[in-house]
Parts: sequence; C-alpha cells; structure tokens
Amino acid sequence: PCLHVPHTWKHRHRRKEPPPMTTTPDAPAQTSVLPSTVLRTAYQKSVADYWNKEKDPVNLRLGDVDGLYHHHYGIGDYDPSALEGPEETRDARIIEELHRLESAQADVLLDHLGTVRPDQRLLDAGCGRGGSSIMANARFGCQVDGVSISQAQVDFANEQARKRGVADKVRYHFRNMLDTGLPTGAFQGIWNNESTMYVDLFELFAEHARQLAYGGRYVVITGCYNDVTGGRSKAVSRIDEHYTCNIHPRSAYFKAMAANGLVPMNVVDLTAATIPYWELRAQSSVATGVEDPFLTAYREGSFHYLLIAADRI
Ligand code: SAH
Ligand code: GPP
Ligand code: MG
Repeated sequence: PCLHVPHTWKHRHRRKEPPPMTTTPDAPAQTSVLPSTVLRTAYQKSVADYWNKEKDPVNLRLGDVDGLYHHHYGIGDYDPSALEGPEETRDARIIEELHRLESAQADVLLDHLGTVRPDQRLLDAGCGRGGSSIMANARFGCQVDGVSISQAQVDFANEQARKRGVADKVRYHFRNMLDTGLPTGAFQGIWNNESTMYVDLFELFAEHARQLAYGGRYVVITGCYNDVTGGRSKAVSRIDEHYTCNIHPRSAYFKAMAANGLVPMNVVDLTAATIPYWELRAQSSVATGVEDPFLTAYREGSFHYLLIAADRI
C-alpha cells in the first residue's frame, strides 16, 4: 500500500526492497533478525558496539530518576538551588535537574509533531533506550515503534515498555533506520532525536519519506555545524571523535529534506536553551569530558542545537 506516493517519486527513488518484518505490524516486537541484515558496514558495526557496551552513569543514573531513559541533552534554565543547599543531597539534586531538562527537550520535540490521534502511528528513528517513545505514547495514546542498531538498547527498551504496561503499543526493533522494513505510508509522524549524525541524510530522508503518510510530520533535533563559520571546528571534531559520529553541516539537512519531499514548517535554534544544561553537567559528578567541547562549540558559534519540523508532501 503506497499511500499518496506520487509515481515520479517512486520512480526516482526506486531502491532495493527492505527485508520484510517477520511479524505483522500488530504482533509483538520481533527481535530475531540476522545482525548482518541490520549492520551492513564496518562503521555501523562500530556504532552498534558503542551502544551495546554503553552503561554510563550520566545516562543510567538520570534514567533511574523516573524510568525514562534518554540519550539526548537538555534544554531550559536549571534551578540554581540544585547547586546550593545541603551537601548530602546535592549530587542527587543535580542528577534530577539534568534529567528534568532532558525530558523537557523530548517534550519540545513532541510538541512539534502536531496533532496525533490514538489510531495513528509514530516512528522513533534511532530510539536509544526508548524514553521519547514512552513519552509519545503517554501523550498521544498511539502506537509507537522505535528502531535502533543496538540489540542491547532494543532489549532494554522493550523491558521498560513491559514494566510500564505499554508493550502492546510501544515496540522497539533491532533495525537499521535507513532500511527499516516497516510499512510504506503508515506513519503520521517520524522523529530523530540526536541520531542523524550517524547516517547519510539523503538515504535517511528517502526512507522517512517512504514511511510517512502524505501530510505527515517529521521532526529532528540535532547538533549541526555552522556553514557560515566554515568547516568543522576543532571542538566539533572532538564531539565526533567522542561518539564515533559524523556531525553534518546545517545546510545538509535542508538539502536532503528538499530532495525527499520534506518541507520545513518550523526551524528552532535551541542553542541558547541548551547551554545551561551543559554548564550544570560540567559541574556534576557524572561529567564525561565532552562538556568542554560542547560549550566551546556553542559559544564560539561553530555549532548549533537545532530543531526542524517538516511536512511530508
Ligand atoms: N533518540 C534516542 C537515542 C539517541 S542516541 C534518545 O533521544 O534517547 C543515538 C541512537 O541512534 C542510538 O540508539 C543508536 O543505536 C542509533 N543509531 C545510530 N545509527 C543507527 C542506524 N543506522 N539505524 C538505527 N539506529 C541507529
Ligand atoms: C547521545 O547522547 C549522543 C549522541 C547521539 C551523539 C551526539 C549528539 C549531538 C547533538 C552531536 P548520550 O546521552 O548517550 O550522551 P552522553 O553519554 O554524553 O550523555
Ligand atoms: Mg546522556
């Protein structure tokens, strides 16, 4: 069922068929897919290795606050009392505050999905440990599918959905977001929350355009480098090195969207709003060393934290 996909688009973007899902869309999450069909390059294997091994307190201790596990950063001002007050509970207060700012980031992303009905369907592309999908289901009451190339993350996320009693609606799959095997035209909304820096944007948006319904919404939050200041700054290269990713220039997002029937409706520069998160994180017990490159890159203007919401036409 290729809903509303113009013939010319299908023709120009004809590509190899994705592997079919081994279950129907309404069946429980499938997990038994051959790793070689998901991880197709040495680079993708190294990215999957990173996420399969990842157990950093900066993510697990924050997730433990309320069981929403995020792998993205925060936005908004922090409450300065987190840093003041009794010494014994200072660390716990900072952790809670960092987590609050990360959940606020996911809320802003979901705000940009527009109206989503309970009978519609959403896709969380590069879903991590799945926190944003759980929040989307809680907000819209709809089915949410998440895909990650880390089997460990997929298993972790499905266990969280089970614990919360939403496993009938929120399902995570070990799949490549460039080639998910999910149905065509079936999704009212798709988002990437800090996961586009691992892939080619033209390939990614072609796959999103295939899966989105006509008029459906795509939202991305990402870090991208500033075309105006030139190429990749030293600080941006340090971030790439830290996560084994490849941060794109801002212009690449708009070129790849325009080439794939995704028309921007809203562009929000979240850079100023994310700096307090990094300042608080730098003073926390869970700092990882990447705080300084982020603060340098944002402050010198070589890097932006950007939200783009686009319609599928
Ligand atoms: N969106 C999540 C996680 C972001 S971390 C959150 O906001 O919490 C980046 C994620 O991208 C990881 O889960 C990683 O496995 C995933 N990823 C990277 N390349 C991918 C690919 N080709 N296909 C699917 N997921 C991918
Ligand atoms: C994941 O967050 C980080 C990324 C997906 C890559 C880089 C993102 C950019 C915006 C450039 P995380 O929560 O796992 O990172 P950390 O462990 O540092 O908290
Ligand atoms: Mg984190």
